[in-house]
Amino acid sequence: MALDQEQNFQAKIDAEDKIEPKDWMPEAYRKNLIRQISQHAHSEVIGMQPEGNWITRAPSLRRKAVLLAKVQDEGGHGLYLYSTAETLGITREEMINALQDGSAKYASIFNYPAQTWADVGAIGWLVDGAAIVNQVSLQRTSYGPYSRSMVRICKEESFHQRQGYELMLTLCRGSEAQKAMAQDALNRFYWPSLMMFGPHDSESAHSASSMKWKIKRETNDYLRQKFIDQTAPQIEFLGLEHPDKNLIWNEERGHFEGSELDWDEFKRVIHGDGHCNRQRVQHHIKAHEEGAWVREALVRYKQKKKLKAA
Ligand code: BYC
Repeated sequence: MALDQEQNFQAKIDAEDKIEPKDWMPEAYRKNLIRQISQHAHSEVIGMQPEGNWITRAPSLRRKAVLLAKVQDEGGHGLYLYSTAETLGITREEMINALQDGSAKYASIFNYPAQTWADVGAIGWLVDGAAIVNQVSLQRTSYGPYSRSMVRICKEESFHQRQGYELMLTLCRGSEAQKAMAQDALNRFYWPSLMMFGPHDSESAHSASSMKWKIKRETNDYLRQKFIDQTAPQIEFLGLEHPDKNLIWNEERGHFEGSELDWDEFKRVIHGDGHCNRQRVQHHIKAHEEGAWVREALVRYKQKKKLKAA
């Protein structure tokens, strides 16, 4: 019976049908999805912190309104994704606990500080840019609710990426000091953006099962290469120097090739030892505790409504 169920499940996936919450699924598929979707949700929410830090210091009303909208969008993405993960039988509370006790990860990039206003541009352009490359492929993921949430998220991420690039372009067409600030932001954010795609395929623990089940539609290295290829001409258009001095165009492969990433740094950051890991989680705990009264009020409101209806 179980074998039949697994075969039917795989046949459904192979036929590009979506798996829906009430459908039978192998336990390992459910667990892997919860892991990836909840980490994705945590990334969106923790990702509000580096840019949120600049809302009060945005240089104009227009920039402030754009940044506010962007940061709010990230919070919204977190909410869709937590709801998506809840359809797999985990509670919001369990996911938040896992984030706060360090057993769940979030994207390594958010453990780097946003030090200057140009970092806001670099995050929009490179971090949201890398996220879109990944998330466009996730629109075709096999789990229906995840796939549908990705469609909406990608539309919003596209605006985020454009506002970041436009901010960088403005700085690059400004004074020498502004252009230098843009170059510095690019130099610091380029490498961690490439790490967003995860370890090399040969080192990726989850890729084989995730590809078989079409949770992931492309591998980490394939998506990273796509991002490297799309970013090089964008850097040139800005008139900035490429941070990778070894970057060359390989005519035969039709791709750019560059330096190896610092995988020791990647491992340190994903295991809690980056510049801002402790600060990010502590800030989340503080905000969560300060919001406890809202959650309590909602529970009481729901209880009161139930009593009235009875
Ligand atoms: N950072 O077997 P692998 C945004 C972990 S935010 C941290 O290749 P997988 C935005 C990985 O979890 C959008 N950890 O894993 C928001 C695993 O550890 P566990 C962020 C990483 O899942 C605000 C281990 O390393 N996007 O757009 O097959 C402002 C082995 O890796 C990372 C998503 O979250 C990393 N970079 O592939 C601006 C996309 N890489 O779980 C923008 C959804 C790897 O065994 N996620 N690890 O403890 C994915 O697509 C996949 O999970 C990954 C990794 C490609 C990230």
